Amino acid sequence: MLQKILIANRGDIAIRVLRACKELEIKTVAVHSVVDENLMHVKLADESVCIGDNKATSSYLNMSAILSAAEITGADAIHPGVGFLSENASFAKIVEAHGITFIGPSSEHLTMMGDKITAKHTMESFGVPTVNGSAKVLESLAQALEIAEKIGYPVILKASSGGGGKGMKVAWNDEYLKSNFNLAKSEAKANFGDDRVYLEKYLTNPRHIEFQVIADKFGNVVSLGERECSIQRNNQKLMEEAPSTAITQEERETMGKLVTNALRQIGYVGVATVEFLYDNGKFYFMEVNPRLQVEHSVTEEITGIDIVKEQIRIASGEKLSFRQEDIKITGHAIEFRINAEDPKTFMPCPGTIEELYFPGGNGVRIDSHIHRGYTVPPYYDSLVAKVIIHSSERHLCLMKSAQALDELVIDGINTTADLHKNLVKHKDIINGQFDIHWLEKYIKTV
Ligand code: MV4
Repeated sequence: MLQKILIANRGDIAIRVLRACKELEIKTVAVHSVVDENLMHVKLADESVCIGDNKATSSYLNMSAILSAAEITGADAIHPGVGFLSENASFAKIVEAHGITFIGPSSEHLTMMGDKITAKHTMESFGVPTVNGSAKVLESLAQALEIAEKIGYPVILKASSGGGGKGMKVAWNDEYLKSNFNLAKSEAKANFGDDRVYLEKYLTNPRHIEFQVIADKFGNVVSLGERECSIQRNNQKLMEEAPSTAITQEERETMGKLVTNALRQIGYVGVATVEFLYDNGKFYFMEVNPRLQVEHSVTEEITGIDIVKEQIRIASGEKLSFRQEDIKITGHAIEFRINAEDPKTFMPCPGTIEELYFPGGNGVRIDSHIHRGYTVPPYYDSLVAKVIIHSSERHLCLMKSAQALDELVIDGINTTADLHKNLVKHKDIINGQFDIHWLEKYIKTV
């Protein structure tokens, strides 16, 4: 088993990783920026190192500072958490070159999944359903127009090095495609240092459904079922639930088999989320997120599996402690992301928390680093707490959620909590009738 893990992250996820380490009796090293020196996980860790100034590029994205901290403290592994360096193949490679375990997939798999065209081809070759499209990099506008004509408008232009919704352009007809083609390429170049773009049929009103997969070094690959993540705005998920009301047990099993088979074939090791759009009863592969995700907690609630602990055990070279047939989904879970943002404009809203009360009771889980007197800094993402509710079935879960959100008090800053209070009482949410555009439309009506 690993002896000492450096946690290269901050906020709620740093605490989440720290808790898993403590349970596994692994020593912890916290690294932090100047402003973060009093974060809860820094105080709870066995050791801590200040790695740089407040800007993320100086600290949580500062590879050499993080590596130095690992060397100085004698950490034998680095857990990148979510975001920051968690999908960075170069970082994973450098960490491994220093004889330190990167808690994530190999740098080769990070590279493969980071290239969206390669990822799509790979999944397709193992029978995972994909969206009709250009199948390769577009060489010219003329070629793009020809392919769009063949598959039919609307189409979407995507950056091969993009992902997470960044740098995508929808073209409703050839005029849009003509005016967006070069723009898409130059934006891809500016954002990802790679101007390769490809094209797909645009699905107008899909749901976002993703599968949580976990794989050990012995070829054991298990699906932990899906998460429904359609309630989002600007590619930022706001509320996630599991299971999805949109799919059947048969679809869950079929898709679980397809994604685990594909990841087994490529020798993937670690946790992964395989993201799909679901439209008219069909799944279309979008991307593989080769890391832990913020919303992993809803899957933990309905499966009873500690995904972070398993992730660390796998990185230590241990076998998965369960098989596919051991996975049983119990009840329903919903996660509410409490962001320090204006609930109407969604502008970040840093500031000091003057009063804080967290809800409790059976099935109420709070993953958060905040406390009374804590000042939300303006430098990082605005997530301040995740409220995760678990109950025996979806309706009870929504009722419990309403009560938990009513009990929640965060004074001094604006948060998304009020929006959530309205969402859990909305008939479309209650009926499970929504797609990826629902929230943006709803916000315009309030
Ligand atoms: C799409 C799409 C429609 N058609 N691809 C954005 C996130 C990235 N993982 C995939 N994305 C999309 N790809 C085709 N062919 C619509 C989106 C999309 C989206 C997907 C999931 C959740 C929110 C979204 C918001 C805007 C666009």
